[in-house]
Amino acid sequence: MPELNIPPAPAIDGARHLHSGKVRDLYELEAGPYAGELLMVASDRISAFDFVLDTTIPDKGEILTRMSLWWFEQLEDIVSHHVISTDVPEQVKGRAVVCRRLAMFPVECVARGYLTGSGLLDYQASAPHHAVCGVHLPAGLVDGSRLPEAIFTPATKAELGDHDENVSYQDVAHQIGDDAAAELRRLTLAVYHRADEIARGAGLILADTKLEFGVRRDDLGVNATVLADEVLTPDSSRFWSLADWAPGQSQPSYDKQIVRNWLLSPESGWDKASGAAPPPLPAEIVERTRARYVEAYERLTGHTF
Ligand code: Q0Z
Repeated sequence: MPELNIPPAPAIDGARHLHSGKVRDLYELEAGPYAGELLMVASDRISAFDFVLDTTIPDKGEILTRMSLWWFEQLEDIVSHHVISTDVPEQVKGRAVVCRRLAMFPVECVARGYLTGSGLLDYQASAPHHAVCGVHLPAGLVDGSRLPEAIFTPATKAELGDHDENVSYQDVAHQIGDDAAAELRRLTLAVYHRADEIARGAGLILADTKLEFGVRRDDLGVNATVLADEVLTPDSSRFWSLADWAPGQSQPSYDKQIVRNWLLSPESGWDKASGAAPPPLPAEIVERTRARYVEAYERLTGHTF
């Protein structure tokens, strides 16, 4: 089992550290206009093969934060989002957002338009029925196949370092109720369809994406489902190059393939099977990986980073 070696979250004046993921840190604001709300900070950390690497990718946190903010805007007519402000402490400027504290649904909401990863594994393991999260699929699909239509494949959140467990729609409905489950499925698929259409226009395929939703009770006491976390970044989604897509093989990851290829190459001297932590990345690999994040941001948004 790979060890997660996450550095301690930096202290931020006026904020209390709550918890850290592989690449992000969550704080509660203690003072100012947004006291009691959350500060979500994207670091420059990168993970590969379930390890958080010792080497950081300069600007990754800012690129992904900007990308997520851009997507929230593209989705505003479908679902509201949790971001209240981008006016954040100097120390984390550009790579943090102030977000409304929501009651989060205990479900990772995944939409898949293509078959790969855990979806492919479940599909193969469930032969001859060929189902993923209880959704029946045609026989004969391979790694990278486009699905007849996008599917909702929820998962339950695992502890840090573990993998989420795929569950059926029925499981979700039992856990949070029929109406909430239906709402999450509807919103997840609507977000996927909008984002895939936009990505396709930029020469990218959105193979799958993982979303998190929460509930906000407004001033009138009305509940609304709100899109939270970070959305449609390479850390939460699989983007593939449309030009290079070919089913029947694993598709190169748009952002991390350079890192993975180097780690698996003899030059790295790393033996994945040994269980040892991966070595630091050479400057050239760092620079080429940073360029991929910049390229993804620029292709999707049409903005210069
Ligand atoms: C998001 C996470 C991170 C580690 C809690 N708006 C919200 N309201 C309540 N809770 C959350 C949010 Cl975004 C919430 N996470 C995921 C984020 C580091 C884990 F930055 N956990």
